[in-house]
Amino acid sequence: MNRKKISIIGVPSDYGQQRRGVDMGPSAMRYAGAIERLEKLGYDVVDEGNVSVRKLEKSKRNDHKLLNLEEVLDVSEQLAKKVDEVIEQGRFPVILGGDHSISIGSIAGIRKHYQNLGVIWFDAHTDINTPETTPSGNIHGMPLAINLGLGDERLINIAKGAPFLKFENVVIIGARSIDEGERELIKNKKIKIFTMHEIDRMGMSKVIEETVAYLKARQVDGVHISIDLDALDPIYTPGVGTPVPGGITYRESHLAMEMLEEAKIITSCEFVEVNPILDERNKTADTAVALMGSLLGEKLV
Ligand code: 6HN
Ligand code: MN
Ligand code: MN
Ligand code: MN
Repeated sequence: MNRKKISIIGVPSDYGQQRRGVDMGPSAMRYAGAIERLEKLGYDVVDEGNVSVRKLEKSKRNDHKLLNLEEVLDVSEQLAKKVDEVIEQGRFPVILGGDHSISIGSIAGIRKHYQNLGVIWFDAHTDINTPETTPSGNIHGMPLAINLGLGDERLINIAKGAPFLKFENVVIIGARSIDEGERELIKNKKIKIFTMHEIDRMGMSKVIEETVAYLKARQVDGVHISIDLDALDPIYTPGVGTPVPGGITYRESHLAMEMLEEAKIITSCEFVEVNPILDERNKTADTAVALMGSLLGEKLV
């Protein structure tokens, strides 16, 4: 794929959780200069606009187990189609959320193009709940499970025929809030995870070195990185719906992006959970765009 061509896809959806405002995330990141930042790096950037999201003023619990299931399904199908088209055209997708449920559609579209896709999940949470384990019914806590083939029948079948992610091709970085059922699944399936404990002990540099070596040893044919801004400490990214103290620092997050760029393994990326209503002067969107710059090749000298 020609890394020189980038397509930005906005997904203004807040259906995966219960706090309004995260649907404004794509606007906030565009306002923070996402397009200009990437153009400055020499990329041919096309802003594909936003996936159309039906507006519901009151979130109706159309399913008691899974909040807004019909709406999430609709957004996911549209997004999967859009991402598939963009990759088909040889363009590198940069997806702007939206809450983390958008990864159901983004990764579904990406999975169609890879036989052995790797995924880096940069998040305070592990988002690997199923309808059986979810404590909240919020679908933004489930996208990783769904792409692994676990969960609601309709949600897991969006990318009909495309292979599910393999448990051994996933690396989770930054976790510090893991539900009981998630912990069991991670242990049983031996999913690679660097929690804050490992980041503190090893340092981010070693964590990324090991992540890259691990995915290369798995012989992945592409790597998607899903960046939930709540992976960072809320000091740096206060504009998120589910903040958890004790997170990744600004510098550590940049180092991670820079090292992944140097490793030349990333084939698609997304930035999620930016909520301008909860933010302080667009700080979280600014941080997202700065990370985007580092991930896509910005250098100090
Ligand atoms: N996110 N584990 C919790 C749940 O409700 O399933 C929180 C999920 C947060 C999801 O931040 O993308
Ligand atoms: Mn295709
Ligand atoms: Mn998440
Ligand atoms: Mn999270």
